[in-house]
Amino acid sequence: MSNANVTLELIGAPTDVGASVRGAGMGPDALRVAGLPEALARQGYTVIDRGNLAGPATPWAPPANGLRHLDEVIAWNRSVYAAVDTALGTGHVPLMMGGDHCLAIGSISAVAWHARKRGKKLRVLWLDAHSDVNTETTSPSGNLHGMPVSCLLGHGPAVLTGWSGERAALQHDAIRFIGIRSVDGDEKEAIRTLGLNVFDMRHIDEHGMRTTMTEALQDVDEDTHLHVSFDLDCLDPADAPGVGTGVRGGPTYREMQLCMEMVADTGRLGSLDVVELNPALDVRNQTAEVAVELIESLFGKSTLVR
Ligand code: EXY
Ligand code: MN
Ligand code: MN
Ligand code: MN
Repeated sequence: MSNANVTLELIGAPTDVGASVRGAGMGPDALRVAGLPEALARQGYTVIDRGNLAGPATPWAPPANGLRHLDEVIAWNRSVYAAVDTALGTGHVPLMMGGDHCLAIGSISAVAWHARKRGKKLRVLWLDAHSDVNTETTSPSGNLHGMPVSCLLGHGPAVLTGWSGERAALQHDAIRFIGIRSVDGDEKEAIRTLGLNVFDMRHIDEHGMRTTMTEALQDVDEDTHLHVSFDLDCLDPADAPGVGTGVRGGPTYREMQLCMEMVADTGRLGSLDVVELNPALDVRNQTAEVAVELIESLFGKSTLVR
């Protein structure tokens, strides 16, 4: 299928409701300023920018019962779910621009619903410095951007699970983590107990990004819906300083380019989250520009062709 027959639908979700560092709410506009819609249109895609969703302001209240801003997180995720559901229902490829990573609950729940309806296998690549598999009882912060994986696996707070129509939007073997290097003690336990597939930085150091991605993409076939949940703090902060929870020692720009190119080569990418971009901490919009370049590769731009 030529790119012109593929419609990419940009959905802005301007909120930092799941974080404790302010600024991720400016992410969607920073990506637009860095030229994301135009870049994808240059690759021949039909691009629709739906603008920004509306939602509640972030109250900056302390956690209650282990969860910060739960009502507001629910409201934002409902809007994201509806927008992603509409895009997929129209046959479009949703590109959710966060916002912080709690928004993956709504986004991936909608993706899981559609994948199941179409009889597709779902594979999620979670590109992140963090494993985001805390719950209200294990989280050191109460921040919901550290818990979306638990919610999607059916282990988070009840009001944030089951949105895909099944208790768990994702089975434990549907998700692959890439670039992980900051995992809380209880998260390590959860990773072991749940049997999650984690390609941490040590794995990438020892085996390289090429082998890592070959492993992570194993069994992706024509019946697979591939979703990428791209937390920009996955990148090394030297390349991507504009994030609220940066951790030294991440994949370099080149390593991440290879990661994206190998995803593109599968031809199975069906939906994307780009989250945790924090323009308040960025340097002349550099992180947004890096994100745009990586997203271009994810959608098939290569050095030699086009
Ligand atoms: N593990 C820490 C917590 O749960 O508070 C930090 C989480 C940061 C999450 C960022 C979005 O990936
Ligand atoms: Mn639907
Ligand atoms: Mn994350
Ligand atoms: Mn992260």
